[in-house]
Amino acid sequence: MRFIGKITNTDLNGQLTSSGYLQVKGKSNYSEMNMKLEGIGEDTYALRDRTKDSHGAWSEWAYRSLTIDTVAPVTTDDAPNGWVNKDVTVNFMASDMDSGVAVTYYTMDNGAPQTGQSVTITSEGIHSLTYWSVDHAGNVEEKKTVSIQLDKTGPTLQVELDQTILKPANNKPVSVTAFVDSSDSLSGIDSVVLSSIIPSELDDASEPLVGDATYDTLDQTFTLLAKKANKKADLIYSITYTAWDKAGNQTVTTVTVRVPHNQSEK
Ligand SMILES: [Ca+2]
Ligand SMILES: [Ca+2]
Repeated sequence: MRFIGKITNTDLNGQLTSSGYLQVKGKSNYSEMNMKLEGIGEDTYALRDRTKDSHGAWSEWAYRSLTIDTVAPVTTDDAPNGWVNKDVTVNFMASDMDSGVAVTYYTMDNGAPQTGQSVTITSEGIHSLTYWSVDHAGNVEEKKTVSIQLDKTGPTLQVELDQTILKPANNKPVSVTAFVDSSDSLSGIDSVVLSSIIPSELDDASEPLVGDATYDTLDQTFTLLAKKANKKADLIYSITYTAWDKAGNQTVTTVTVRVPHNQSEK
């Protein structure tokens, strides 16, 4: 024989013992009893039961605990906002008030669900990470999706100069123009700047070797002194540009201008 009962708040009125417990009495020949409890709050309940033997003597009370849980778990993530330039490990923090978290699932780019407390993303691009948890009562959390934007590659950066050999070496400043081309297919270009112009020997007192250069801006015109090196060598100007993408990757390109020591060279 099987007893299936639905108990509501209304049913509970007047049915509690002096200690505040709901008492459901069964017949002596019940071999099992199934009860469905509705309308009671999220909590842990103690059930007790006892049986009468063939001589009419009661057994000791047997206590069981019953947790009522209808609320799904809540899971959060620590995914970074915006573009990042390194592999990313996203951690899931799941909690559940009542029955506790049974499992956390996630999918990467709508792939097959996997379980785990964290996931590491190593491939470049914009990824869609969806996650949710399930508690021990079977309540399923609504899915959340975050975007992971990973760019580990620096921009392309080409620099060409309108002249790379200065002749004659007449100790005059020569205006040089740089043509700078940069692109980035993932996060995009953040900035391109003239980083430095370094001559192969120090300035002497007479006239600066480099003029009209504004560093850390996209300065594309400057002057270089067409001067012979003090030693028996070419004077080399090393001109460096740096491009940054929005993920913080940088690419450095250096081009040179030469003042030949041997001014008769071709
Ligand atoms: Ca729950
Ligand atoms: Ca990039």
